[in-house]
Amino acid sequence: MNATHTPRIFSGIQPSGGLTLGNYLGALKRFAEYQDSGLETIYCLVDLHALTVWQDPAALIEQTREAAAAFMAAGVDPARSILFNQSQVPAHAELSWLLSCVARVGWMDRMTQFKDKGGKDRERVSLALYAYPALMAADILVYHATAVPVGEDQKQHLELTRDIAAKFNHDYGVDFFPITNPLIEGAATRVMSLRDGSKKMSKSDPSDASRINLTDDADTIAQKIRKARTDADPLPGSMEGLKDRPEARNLVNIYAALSGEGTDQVLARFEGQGFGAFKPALAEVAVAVLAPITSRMTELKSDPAEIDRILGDGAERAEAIARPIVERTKEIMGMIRSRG
Ligand code: AQP
Repeated sequence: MNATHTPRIFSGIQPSGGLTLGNYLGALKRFAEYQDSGLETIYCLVDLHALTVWQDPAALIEQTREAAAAFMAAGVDPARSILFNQSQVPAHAELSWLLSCVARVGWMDRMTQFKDKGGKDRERVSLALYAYPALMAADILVYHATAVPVGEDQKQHLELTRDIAAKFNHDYGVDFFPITNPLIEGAATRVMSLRDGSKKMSKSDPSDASRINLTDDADTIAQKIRKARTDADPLPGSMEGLKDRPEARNLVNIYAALSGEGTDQVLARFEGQGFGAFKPALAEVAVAVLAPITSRMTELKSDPAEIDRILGDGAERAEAIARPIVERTKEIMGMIRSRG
């Protein structure tokens, strides 16, 4: 079915706080790599998604600029990719409404992210937190994106996007929306919390010690890795030996993803050694990769007007692709368009 659609990559990150090592390895690093794939790449700071939980307005502006700086510092080049913030392209919200008329409540009820984030307080969370996956489907489909690089946690939302596209095409008898492929690849598609190997590293975790922030300095990174929860056993020679050791497995995965080595290669070097030796080596690799990114972010953040200009320029380029797609969607659905 995708044969008729030009290959195009879209992905986004919420500016709902400072970005983490999980966002870097699961998303940003790969966003930069896809720029060399020859495909058109569109990257978005999904500020409308961030609003699904309370955001202080002044802080949200700073977080959005900081996230834009993180994208660029990680290698996203606004000349080669389209980089913008979602709220500057109204077609996202418009298509979201149209697609929420296609999506079924039963599909939304199955979304584990809503269950996790809504928790016991589900009656009191925003309506938008529940509708979030319809907006995410719109983010992707408004560009007819054929592939979306994401971390493992977003797999279910991508499946929902495919279901919405297929139902729209079926209901209206068209081959209009592509059936988007998730790109979940690499050694770190799910970076786990440093405090709990069963929870994903997240920017909204109340414990700062659970994550490495892209703004952390070398000492903070080393300290967080030193204090990361582990066990007392030495490292085995293969990943099979880490099957029931989630915290240890997480640190080895992080090492491999940062160094670009395979996990077996890493374990071959550290086999038989304890975390007293492994953690300082991991901290060294982490600082070597992250320090240049952090320092480039600081430079970029010192010129907020330039960041805003880049986002505005990206939004205009994004709008030029999205507007005809949303207009055509409305036409297919039977909306009159008679304005001059
Ligand atoms: N721990 C992670 N490991 C690998 N990939 C991750 N991603 C997030 N955390 C990890 C990937 O980063 C992209 C952007 O995610 P997001 O910020 O839009 O939302 P999220 O997945 O909900 O990320 P957080 O950090 O957990 O945000 P909060 O705490 O605000 O909800 C996605 O591709 C995601 O897979």
